[in-house]
Amino acid sequence: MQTLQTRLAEIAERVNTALDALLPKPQGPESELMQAMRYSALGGGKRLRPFFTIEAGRMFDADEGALLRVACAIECVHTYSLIHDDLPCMDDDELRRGRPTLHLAFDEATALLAGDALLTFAFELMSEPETHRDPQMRCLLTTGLARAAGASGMVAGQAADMAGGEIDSDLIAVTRMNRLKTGALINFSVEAGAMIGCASEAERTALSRYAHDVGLAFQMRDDILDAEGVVRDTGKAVGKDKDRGKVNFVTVMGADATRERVTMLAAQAKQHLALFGPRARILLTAVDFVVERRY
Ligand code: GRG
Repeated sequence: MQTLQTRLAEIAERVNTALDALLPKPQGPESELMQAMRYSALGGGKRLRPFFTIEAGRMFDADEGALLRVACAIECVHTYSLIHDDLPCMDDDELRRGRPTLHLAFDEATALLAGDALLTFAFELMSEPETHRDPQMRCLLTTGLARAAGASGMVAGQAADMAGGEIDSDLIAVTRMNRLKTGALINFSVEAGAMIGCASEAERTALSRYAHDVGLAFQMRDDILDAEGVVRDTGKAVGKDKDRGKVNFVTVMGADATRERVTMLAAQAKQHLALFGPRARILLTAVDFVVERRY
């Protein structure tokens, strides 16, 4: 676990430094917008999606510069989703990553625009020549990110989540919602590393299955933390889903059954990595982190 914590910290540090250099600097009449983008994008977070991109790519000796820029683009999309998710018209949350949510630290309109700008910036970053020498690769990565983030991915999952009690509250519906809301971007994070590393079809399939299981286990752990976690650890409000009558894995099947599924998914995720042997050591230990995390 110690090695994993060191790797996570190393990647978080690199992502923070890169984003600080890449994000627009506050200046001119719109400087508040840039400050707001920076408040959220540089305000902590585990940087788990960048970790997946970079560590998946490292298994194939992929170019570190390309991995870092793509990881930053994915993190910008993730940050935008958190900003918008926290808005009064969605979850109306007050705390994120241990600090006031963006619309409280600034104002609602600025938060909305900062989210929009981070989402757009992600695609600018992804498509710039500095990201990868091969334009076709840049195009494939850009399309992949758009699909994971948009109406057939994360936004669709959010729409299903917002529909709340109106959607079926059975396990299949909850699984589908989470596969879209959280899983799609985690899947793409792993896939992007494999793409940049020119992994074979069989390797990409194995990694995609790994990402699927890790993504679901991640969300189940999130639901357990929402039910049983403490604000001091999570840095965000807990007990929200139950209070708001929202469906999640714990409300549908209970905490113990959710824990059992997490254990099963974790074992399954590890099996998918067998193909890679010792090269997959870090991705293997990441499974334990995801399912044991307290934040
Ligand atoms: C398109 C508006 C919009 C929203 C997308 C992802 C999402 C839907 C909303 C986020 C809400 C949420 C709390 C989902 C549960 C799982 C999740 C994505 C948790 C946050 O991710 P972490 O734990 O966060 O990786 P950090 O702060 O570490 O980056």
